[in-house]
Amino acid sequence: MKQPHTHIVLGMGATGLSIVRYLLKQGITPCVMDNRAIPPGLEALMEEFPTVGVVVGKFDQNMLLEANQIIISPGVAASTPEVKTARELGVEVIGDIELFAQAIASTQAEVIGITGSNGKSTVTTLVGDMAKRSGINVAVGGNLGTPALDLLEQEADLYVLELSSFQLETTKSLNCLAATCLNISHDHMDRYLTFDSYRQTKLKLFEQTQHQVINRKDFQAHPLEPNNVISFGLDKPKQGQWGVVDGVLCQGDESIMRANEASALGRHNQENILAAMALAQIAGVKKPAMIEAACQFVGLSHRCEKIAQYEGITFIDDSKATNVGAVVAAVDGLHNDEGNIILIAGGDSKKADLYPLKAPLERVKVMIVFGQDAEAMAKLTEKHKIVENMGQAVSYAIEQAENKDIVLLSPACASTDMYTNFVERGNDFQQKVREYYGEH
Ligand code: UMA
Ligand code: ADP
Repeated sequence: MKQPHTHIVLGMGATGLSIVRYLLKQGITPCVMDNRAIPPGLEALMEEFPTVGVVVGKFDQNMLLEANQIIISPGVAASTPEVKTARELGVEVIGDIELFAQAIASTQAEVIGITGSNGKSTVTTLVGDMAKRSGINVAVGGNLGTPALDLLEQEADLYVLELSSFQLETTKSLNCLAATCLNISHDHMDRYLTFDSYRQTKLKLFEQTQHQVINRKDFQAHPLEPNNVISFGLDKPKQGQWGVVDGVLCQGDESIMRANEASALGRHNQENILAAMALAQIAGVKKPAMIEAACQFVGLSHRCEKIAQYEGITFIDDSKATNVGAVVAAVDGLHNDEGNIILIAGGDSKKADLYPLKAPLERVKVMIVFGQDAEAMAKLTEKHKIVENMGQAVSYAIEQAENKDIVLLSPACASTDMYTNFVERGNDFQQKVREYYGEH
């Protein structure tokens, strides 16, 4: 009789492939399931791992019940009925980060974990840059770039991991040296029943760390059980904490660097730099390496990225602003007395509460919206214009703009109603701007 598979991997995306690669190295041949009939990763999986069992179009309940362990991709909710049934009947359900945690538990390697609704990729990249400049053998990835299990091939001394709430749902024994939850605002409400369950999932990271790095102003993002806390914020810091005094980034009384020496745009990026410094210091990074990294870092693509300036109008691509909190930060962080912001927004709001956008929208000259939730967005302000697509949005924005104004793409929504991802949406914005001015 055919032996059942002891390990079943759910999802054939980047994570699924990394799990299979890892299990095969441990001498375990898993079965991989995907409940899409033709998952995009199927071909890559069969090419790279011809010996691995494959089930598509469903999660086979009987096979799941016969397994010892189910390892799920972040896109697969633990509440998926077949997964829930298996768990209730005693099958262990974990994710790739838990597998990673178990893999490094017996090594000397340290982990820095970064979660939050916004700024994860930026802070993860910054901490990685700081550690590299300090000569540490560091590997950077997780929800950003390389999946965590693939990072193990680098045999690093320090792993800097961006962690999503989806990944944290199935993680319980990641023993981080330092970790942060940068901030919490409404996101992924299509996956969580309540805002509090989303929040609690993020805060689980604080239970798995030796040092907790917290955002002074965001109480929602504070640990339920504080332990070894270091804080960051844009106000004056107490001794040992990270903050800003008269435009200078400081640790306690010690000046570190002028805030305007940082290349990344927006005040929220000053918070990101301070959070990164706090984390990096715990990992042994010295201040000169932190300062160098912070000054050199221009920001990641499609995150408050200045892409062009024509006729005195500045164009900023913040396509990665896929939730309300990111747009609040962009408008607050970029707003100045010299000109106005013309905002382009819309897409799939992921059932978020859009209300917190109302106040920042007061400071916007006009909000131009398109996509699935354009009408819900338009209800937030009378100063709106509904259009059909990016081309129309860019043309209307430029017609409304005057010298010193900013045209900001910061959608507050996911892009997947009209684009493959936020990168494609941002590139479309950039292209439409160039086309308007006759450049290609
Ligand atoms: N699938 C199912 N059933 C489901 C859901 C998904 O079978 O109910 C299958 C899909 O058909 C697909 C596969 O699962 O074949 C995709 O798995 P996945 O959605 O977990 O995606 P991966 O390619 O493994 O990418 C994931 C993260 N994606 C998500 O969390 C949705 C990537 O983050 C991450 O970079 C990657 O693992 C490596 O760690 C992306 C993301 O959007 C960038 N993350 C969210 C965010 O940042 O807001 C959380
Ligand atoms: P994440 O990985 O959490 O999605 P990113 O660094 O990719 O974070 O940035 C995503 C969006 O959030 C961008 O629009 C960016 O401008 C915005 N953002 C970055 N840092 C912060 C912050 N500290 N607070 C609020 N928004 C932020």
